[in-house]
Amino acid sequence: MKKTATLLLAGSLLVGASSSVFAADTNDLAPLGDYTPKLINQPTTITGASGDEKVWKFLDKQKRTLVSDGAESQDVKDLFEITKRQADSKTGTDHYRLNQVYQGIPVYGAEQTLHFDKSGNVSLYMGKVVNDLSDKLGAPEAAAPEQKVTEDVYADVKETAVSDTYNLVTPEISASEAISIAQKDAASKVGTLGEAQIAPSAKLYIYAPEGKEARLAYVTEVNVLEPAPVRTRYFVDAKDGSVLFQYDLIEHATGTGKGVLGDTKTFTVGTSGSRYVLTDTTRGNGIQTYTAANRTSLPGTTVSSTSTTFNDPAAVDAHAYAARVYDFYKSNFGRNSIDGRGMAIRSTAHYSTNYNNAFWNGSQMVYGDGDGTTFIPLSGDLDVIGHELTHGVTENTANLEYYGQSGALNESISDMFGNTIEGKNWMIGDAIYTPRVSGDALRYMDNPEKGDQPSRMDDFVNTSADNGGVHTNSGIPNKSFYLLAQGGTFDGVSVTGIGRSQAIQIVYRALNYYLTSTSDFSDYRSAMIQASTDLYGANSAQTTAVKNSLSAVGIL
Ligand SMILES: [Ca+2]
Ligand SMILES: [Ca+2]
Ligand SMILES: [Zn+2]
Repeated sequence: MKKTATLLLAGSLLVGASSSVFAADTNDLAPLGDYTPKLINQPTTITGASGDEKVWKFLDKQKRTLVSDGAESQDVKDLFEITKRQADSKTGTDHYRLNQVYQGIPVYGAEQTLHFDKSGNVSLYMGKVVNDLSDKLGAPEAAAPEQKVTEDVYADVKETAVSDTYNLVTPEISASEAISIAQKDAASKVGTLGEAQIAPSAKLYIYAPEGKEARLAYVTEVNVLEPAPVRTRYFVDAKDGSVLFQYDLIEHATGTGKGVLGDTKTFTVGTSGSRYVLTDTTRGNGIQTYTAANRTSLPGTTVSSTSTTFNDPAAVDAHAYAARVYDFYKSNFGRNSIDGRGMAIRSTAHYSTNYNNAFWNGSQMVYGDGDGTTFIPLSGDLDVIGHELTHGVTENTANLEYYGQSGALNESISDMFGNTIEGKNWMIGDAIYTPRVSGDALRYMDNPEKGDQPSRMDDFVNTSADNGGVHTNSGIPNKSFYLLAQGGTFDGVSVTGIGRSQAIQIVYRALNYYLTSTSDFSDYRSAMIQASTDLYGANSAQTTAVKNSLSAVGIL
């Protein structure tokens, strides 16, 4: 709705340029209220009154244009309340804060300030009101006194009207019920809530968003640090308990810090009280990073800092790289987080002591610090974060069983994504593995044998160890992905590479639509060919490359 400021003229017909104000074309506060701006900056003389009476006298003079066409018949004391009085002895001026009310209930955000100069005249009146509240609340039409009805019928009508109006402002749930509703909603997103940082309270308002019916609502705030920093304002319908609107009050800032490899990076952080926290609420339902402080309870405590500089490299990388992975899935596949529905991404750094691993436990990421010889903190390599979070994506799509060939496929797909997200070389975990040995890695997609993995079906390892060799036989589809993206001739089969970005599009489609929990390598071939056919056509260079890359490693 287009809004133009209502300019009230008092004592002057001359409208100077400085007295015209224009609101923006759209009401950017529309979800909070259907506000009409008010501004009177023409000096207005008020005589024969002092104290609050000056306020009422001024408003009474203006009320025809204040809140609605029907305001004229109402007492201004029923339309506004004075919420604050400040006398500035230094300048001899008086300052009032007012809130529009309806049947004694304040209208959310409909506040004004009114100012008197040292002579007691109005120097400025400014703020917002909501017009035509009765209509917006669906209040019954007041019975018109001139109505031609018998006295008895008229009395009936009037009584009904009065009790309906009364009902409009009578809550049917309590403040504590409203608080519970808000807390339950927040808990459904972040998990069981920890201690409230601000004792919860709920206040009744008339909530009148633009384009919607006005409602009697409790406004309350959920403010917790654990299991994740949350500061959300809720508008809960005081009649039926539904959540009418909510918005996040955590301020965002850009944090800075050094990662595990000593590289300085920036990332999105939040605020909690006077501290900055590794909480990014700009992505899905948030990215939260914790420290286990070398213990094993999860998720641990939220990493915080007194400034936007964070001096915890393992946590910095876990946080910054989780955002990189989120962005990769969002921009390439339109996927909103791990589950496609904004699932909060939680990571815990400093798990246990000298812990040489990183894992996805089904609900969050966990990173050890490494023992300093085999590994340095495992969050220091983007492909590791991409690998682990992709396990979460797989769980929410094909849900490949983590055993045997489906398990090896699960592992391989995590390597494919981790490697593509980083896009640097064909090694996995090179940045965090064996700090004293350069050029080595956990796995090599271009040359799996270098990491003790097979690269062709002829060398498939039958074992019951490692869930049936999930970290071993993943070398075979890994090699086929390398050939598909990079190209090359392997075991006499030539593949024309299509690049990582097209290759990963095909893999994502296979994972998301075609593969099932017990798919084996052969099913992977069928899924990849169909996915490539969908995207590029059955006779495309891409589909030919898919077939050749799989044939080369013996996946038929
Ligand atoms: Ca790497
Ligand atoms: Ca190394
Ligand atoms: Zn894995």
